Amino acid sequence: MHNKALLRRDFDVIESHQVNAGTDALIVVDVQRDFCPGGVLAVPDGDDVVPVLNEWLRAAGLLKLATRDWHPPDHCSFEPQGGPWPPHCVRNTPGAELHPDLEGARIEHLIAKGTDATREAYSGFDSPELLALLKKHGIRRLWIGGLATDYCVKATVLDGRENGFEVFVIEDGIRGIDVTPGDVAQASQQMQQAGARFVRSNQVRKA
Ligand code: VGL
Ligand code: ZN
Repeated sequence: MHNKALLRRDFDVIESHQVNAGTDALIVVDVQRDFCPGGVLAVPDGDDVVPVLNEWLRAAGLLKLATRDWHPPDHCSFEPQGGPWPPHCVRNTPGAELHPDLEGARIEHLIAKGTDATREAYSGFDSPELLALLKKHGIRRLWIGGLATDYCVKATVLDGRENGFEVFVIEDGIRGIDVTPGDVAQASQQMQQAGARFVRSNQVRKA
């Protein structure tokens, strides 16, 4: 009668998680000016992730990594080159900077991606440096947040699973573009089908 499933359905019992010091890494994906309101490729409410991810950046016991989209001025994903996006996150320009309110000083390694003009790179794992760092530090579990849910977050989460990591998606720390309505919902489904678990920050005990 009072089994777990029944309790969960009736009273919405919240599953809680805990950060494991030493084996867990935080990956903040592309929280850059151009992806936030006022930027050239603004994700709706993209800056809402900043206070959420700052809290994660202040937690102890996590390896803290971030990726940034870091394109050459003639990147193949840009409209003038026949790509789908307006020019954005051009390396060494203000639009490519991390959001000014993100506590970037707490980030231990900042990984550039999309640096090759001829290749799109949505996933942080497109930069071999990411996997190398995770291996070097003995990381087994990833906590991932940032922008955008339906592009770089999704790609990084799926690659994390492919590379054998346990992956938690910080649900309140992501926002999506939804070019076609439903893209974000579909991305969330894909990530979960790949075995990623969606958690809200307040369900996670951090050190
Ligand atoms: C991204 C579109 C183009 C992302 C990067 O960070 O999600 N989206 N480049
Ligand atoms: Zn890009």
